[in-house]
Amino acid sequence: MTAKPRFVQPDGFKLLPGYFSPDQQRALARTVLAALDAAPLYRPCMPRTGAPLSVQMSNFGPLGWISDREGYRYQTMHPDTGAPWPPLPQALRDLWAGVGDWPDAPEACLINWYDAGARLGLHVDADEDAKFAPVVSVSLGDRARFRLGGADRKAATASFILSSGDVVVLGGPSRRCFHGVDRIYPGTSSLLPERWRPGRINLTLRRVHRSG
Ligand code: MD6
Ligand code: FE
Repeated sequence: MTAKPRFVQPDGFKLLPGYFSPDQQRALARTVLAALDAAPLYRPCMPRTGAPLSVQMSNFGPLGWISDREGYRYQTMHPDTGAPWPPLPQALRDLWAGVGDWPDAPEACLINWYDAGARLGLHVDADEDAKFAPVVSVSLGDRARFRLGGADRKAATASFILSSGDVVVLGGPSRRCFHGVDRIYPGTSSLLPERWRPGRINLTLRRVHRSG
């Protein structure tokens, strides 16, 4: 018999519950949903297989993260409209300044949209040249079960509930740890307007270039 491996919380991982007040969440949600008129959600697919992801995406900022048959990358324009991404909202710049502990400004914010059945498999955010910069996220809308593991895909994992307004920081060694979203809990938030329920938005802020 070998003992079941125990989850050890990686250094640099922070969960900041209720970082955004309900009023701040509403204001941020309004900004995000307005930006989606200009940069509509699209359904990305997996490299090679072309299998669609259940999460729909868009981006804010000079760069946006894309997944398609060609692979994963950052690009300056929306894959469907060809337009530049909407600018990073000030509230997200402030969030980065407040918790990012990084000298350079964020360049990309991935907008993840989860409908009732969406999930996100275990992954490492690894497409940034600034591979030591933290990734900072904020969640809006329905709760989700977030899973965090180690740098090895097979390492033990633990799950955390993320509620609307919660902030997650993957900095330091935790930056290279596998994580994903097992499921959302439909109907657990009334933050978003009716037509966006049930559902959850997660915004991940990243620094892409090393400096300058
Ligand atoms: C999500 N979050 O919460 C997915 N990545 O929907 C992420 O994949 C994530 O929350 C890096 C840092 C923070 C995150
Ligand atoms: Fe991630």
